[in-house]
Amino acid sequence: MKIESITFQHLSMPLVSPFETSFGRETDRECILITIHSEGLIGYGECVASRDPGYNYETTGTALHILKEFITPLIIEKDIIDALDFQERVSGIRGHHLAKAGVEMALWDLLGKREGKSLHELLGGVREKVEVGVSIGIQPSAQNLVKSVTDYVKQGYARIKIKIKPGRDVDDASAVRKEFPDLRLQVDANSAYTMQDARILTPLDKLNLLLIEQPLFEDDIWDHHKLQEQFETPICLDESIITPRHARYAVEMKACRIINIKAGRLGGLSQAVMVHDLCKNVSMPVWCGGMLETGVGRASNIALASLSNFVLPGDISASDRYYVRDITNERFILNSDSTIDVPRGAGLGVTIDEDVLKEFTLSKISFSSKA
Ligand code: OSB
Ligand code: MG
Repeated sequence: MKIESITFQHLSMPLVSPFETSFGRETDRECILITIHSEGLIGYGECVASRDPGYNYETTGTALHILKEFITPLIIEKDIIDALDFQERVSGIRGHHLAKAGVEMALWDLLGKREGKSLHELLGGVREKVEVGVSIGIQPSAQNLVKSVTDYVKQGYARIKIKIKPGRDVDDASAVRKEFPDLRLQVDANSAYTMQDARILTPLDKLNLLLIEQPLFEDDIWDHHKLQEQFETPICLDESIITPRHARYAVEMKACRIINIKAGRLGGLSQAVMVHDLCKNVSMPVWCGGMLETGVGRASNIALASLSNFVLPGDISASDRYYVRDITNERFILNSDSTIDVPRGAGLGVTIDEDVLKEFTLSKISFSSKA
């Protein structure tokens, strides 16, 4: 596919409610929409970097820098065969996975549109709908949290994840468990604990949680192994798994029993599928994480989660959990069995609402071939 032009739009999308984690609080979600024109087709991709370097080191600012100065010159006017060809071309750029993954997503959208196939078909998905849950940020109090969980359970979400941080962990999780003895419940610490203070988390082991996500530092696969030995509850890694190699390290070191797959964190859907396949080969369950995506990234996550080894519900909630107005014309809705339908259209299967897009655009820059 000849890359004729590429556009980066820095967006700021107002969230329905603030999202607070151990690393910060977001009231508006920043991201970068990537639009590629090729052979009469338009492909969209979402770079899921945030405004602040709290989840990982990338930000919308660093991603724009890498996209404009380093990735664009490697692909503009070039004929890109597929995702692996793209990965090969950008292999000289160290890290910056969120930036790379956004472009790869747009290429998949184009590939699907050219071949008349949905992303779900291109990736080898096996499900028409995927099981989903909701990720709830830290609330002002444990009572507020229980109320929020109650609301989402009423809406039909059958799996709940709550964010934890030191001082807001065991009591919060216990309060939810007391109110909902049979709920599929899990917690996410986003690297907020050290090996020393992780002993505070011991009572979580009695709460029948599905998993404890990323308690320790992102570069601390070995200490996660030591911690996993002290817990019956499976530890799940998110931030630590940035390449298929890291997934292999985690498996070999027994650092976790479950992996959260995010195409953004891994540098692209192609890498996400590799981690999926690697885990499947060793019978390690995976699930699809989320980054508060717009409809564009959401469509990509749902297609990815339709692969066979995504056996736990994803952090892929309905559009109305995040945004009153989204940039896609399509909105994702929750079915009564806590699932969301996999998009059927070619590529990502979504179209853009240009008015909404314009309203939420902070800046826009395009590069096109000189010819
Ligand atoms: O750790 O899974 C995470 C959102 C932003 C950054 C990191 C994380 C999250 C979420 C939100 O948990 C999941 C969603 O998109 O609903
Ligand atoms: Mg996480």
